[in-house]
Amino acid sequence: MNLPKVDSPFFQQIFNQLSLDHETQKLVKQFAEQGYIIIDDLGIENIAETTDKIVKDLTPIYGHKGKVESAWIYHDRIQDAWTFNQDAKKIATAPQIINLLKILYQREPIPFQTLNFRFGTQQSTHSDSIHFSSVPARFMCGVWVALEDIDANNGPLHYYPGSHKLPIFDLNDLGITGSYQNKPYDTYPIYEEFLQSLIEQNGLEKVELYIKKGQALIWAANLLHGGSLVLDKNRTRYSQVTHYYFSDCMYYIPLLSDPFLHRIHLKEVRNIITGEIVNHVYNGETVSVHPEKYEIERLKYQLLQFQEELEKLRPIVRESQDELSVLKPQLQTVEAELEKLRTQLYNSQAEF
Ligand SMILES: O=C(O)CCC(=O)C(=O)O
Ligand SMILES: [Fe+2]
Repeated sequence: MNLPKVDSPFFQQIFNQLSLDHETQKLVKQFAEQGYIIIDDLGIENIAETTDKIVKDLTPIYGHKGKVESAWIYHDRIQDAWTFNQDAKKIATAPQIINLLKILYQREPIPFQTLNFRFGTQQSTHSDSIHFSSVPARFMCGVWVALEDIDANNGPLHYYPGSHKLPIFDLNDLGITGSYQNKPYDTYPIYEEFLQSLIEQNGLEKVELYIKKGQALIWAANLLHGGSLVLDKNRTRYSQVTHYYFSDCMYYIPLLSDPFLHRIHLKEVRNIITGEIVNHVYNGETVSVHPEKYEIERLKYQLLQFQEELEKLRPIVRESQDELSVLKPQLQTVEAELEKLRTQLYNSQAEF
């Protein structure tokens, strides 16, 4: 079946054949049933040294905006710090995580993006499947590593155990067309509100992640999660998230896609382990894709939108021009009057 093994209806038989040790069996079962597991040991020696060093090295960078190497800095969030920070890369490629992901998904894990935060994100509850999806679906997961101790006050991550078993909701399930629009986030609040109702309707229980520096959470692609409120505004919440895909899939961004309008925003995926761009594969066959093609499509679409805007503005401009042509002769009369008065003033001054 084109499903991660942990999500397979034949899950029990598949994992019974793998002769895993008892501890791993427990983790696999929990991941299958709950959609997450907490890891105490990433398999990195002197983990505290590594986490402290990341915090120390990234601290001067936070607060800026712009590009460093291939990384993007947006004030409190650094995307792809792994491209210039070896310790961030070490976390993203931690052996214990990679081994576990291999077991859970029975495919090669591909870490493809890191996000480093210094404060709680307060991000609303979502499924990562709306941001990063794959065909077949669900071959994606997130790993959240605490770079300092986390508690209720510094904006912990929250999640809804078992919610990964819900269907994957795409924009078109909510009557929204995914597109290359300028601001895909214009429609995002509809998605967020829908998830809130869904959580209430299903009586899902929210759990906050209180973990210590160096511990990690692995969550499945469709597990609902977000950032809780930062109760103590003086506290930092240093953390690193790595998002992973798995080999032999097509990778795309649903918020920018609508397959039924011939729009699929395929994603260029760079494997943090190898530094190489990953092949897109459909049912075992490599598909050659050119992500720049999709960028061009996006720009074309934007251009169309600007043209539409321009068309809307044109009558307004015309109206203003008409008004201007009425005002112009009036202005000329006023100016002529003014000139007359000025001459009179000059003459009377001379007379005086
Ligand atoms: O760290 C957080 O508060 C949220 C992060 C998140 O949702 C993600 O990276 O997928
Ligand atoms: Fe997320």
